[in-house]
Amino acid sequence: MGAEPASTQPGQSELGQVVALLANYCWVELDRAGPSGVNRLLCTRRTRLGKSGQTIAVGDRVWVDGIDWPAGRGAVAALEPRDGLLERPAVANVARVVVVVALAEPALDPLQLTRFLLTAEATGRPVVLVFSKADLVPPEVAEEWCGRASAWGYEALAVSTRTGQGLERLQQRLAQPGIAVLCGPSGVGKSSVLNGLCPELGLRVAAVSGRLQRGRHTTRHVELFPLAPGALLADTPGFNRPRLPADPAALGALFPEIRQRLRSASCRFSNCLHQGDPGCAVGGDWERYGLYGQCLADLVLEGERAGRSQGRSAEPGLRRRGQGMEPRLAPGLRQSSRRRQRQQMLDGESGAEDGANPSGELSPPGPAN
Ligand SMILES: Nc1nc2c(ncn2[C@@H]2O[C@H](COP(=O)(O)OP(=O)(O)O)[C@@H](O)[C@H]2O)c(=O)[nH]1
Ligand SMILES: [Mg+2]
Ligand SMILES: [Zn+2]
Repeated sequence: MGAEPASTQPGQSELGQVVALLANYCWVELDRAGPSGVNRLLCTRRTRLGKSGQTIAVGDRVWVDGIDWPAGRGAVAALEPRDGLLERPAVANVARVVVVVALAEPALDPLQLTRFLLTAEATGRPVVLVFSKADLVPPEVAEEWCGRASAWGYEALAVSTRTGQGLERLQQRLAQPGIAVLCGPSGVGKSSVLNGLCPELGLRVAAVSGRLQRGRHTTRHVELFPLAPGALLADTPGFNRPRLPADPAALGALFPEIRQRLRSASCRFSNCLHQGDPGCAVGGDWERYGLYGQCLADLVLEGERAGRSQGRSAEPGLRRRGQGMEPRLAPGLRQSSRRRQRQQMLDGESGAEDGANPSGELSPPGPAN
């Protein structure tokens, strides 16, 4: 995003964005159309590019050369620097994350919603919250949820793909340059929203299938669909399972309510876990305080379980106190900043968290299907 094209590319290269990966090919959407308006090329893809050994991901900005315009073919020659990489599935240069939960069918569960919001927050990107299936509840219920979300720090939208309610506003919210990814529980209507927002989607899927003489499932990982000029939207199946950060001290920064309170005040202890300790500037007068405590406890429990399975104590710096956790000492070692947390998630360097997490619910999903 925003990276200026390198100036020394060979004459025939074109800059574009990888919108889908297939076994040995990828689709690249070009920044400027070629002869007779061709703006999308099927390109050969080397698994690794050049001496950097980088792997191409959907969302990458790439240089294409060896272009055969009439055939609509080319070859990816070089990769522009990335602005972050989302894992599982890999999507580069994500600009914003759209969390979708249904107002009904399945019933809205604030804890589950919070876990998805945390997953989205951990990318470090702006988060858009969408309440789907608004047609299934009275308008007051949708309004109430939007009001609650607003108090949490999210400007939420209620939509229905049945009635079309809110889709135009969502379209406007997302019609900004860059890639938006959808995440949320299955069955809430993400694919329906994607279809509703990206009219080209059906056509595009058909074109890919026809061209390669295979089914739509050849697009195994993720595909970006044009939503507005420069704006792309993707459903990311593998990203649709919530995960908590590995480090309890990193959890607070993923709650807008805590971030907001810490902008104007500081806790007495820098490793404060905001569990009602004296000198805590966050306090408990916010709706999701209980959910925060629950996530914190879950996270510490997971850490302990992981530690036990490895024959060591996972969180030596913490002890349980009632429903909450508190630092056992003031070790001053829990300095994992939000920035580092974000970077870990974006870089996929969250090794400890991945390898050590025995919980089915929170363990990273396998390859997208
Ligand atoms: N009532 C209602 N049902 C919807 C709406 N959007 C999707 N659905 C239904 O919810 C189910 C799951 O939708 P889908 O888009 O596959 O959800 P995904 O798993 O999140 O991608 C399908 O049966 C849809 O027809 C909506 O706005 N209102
Ligand atoms: Mg779906
Ligand atoms: Zn505090």
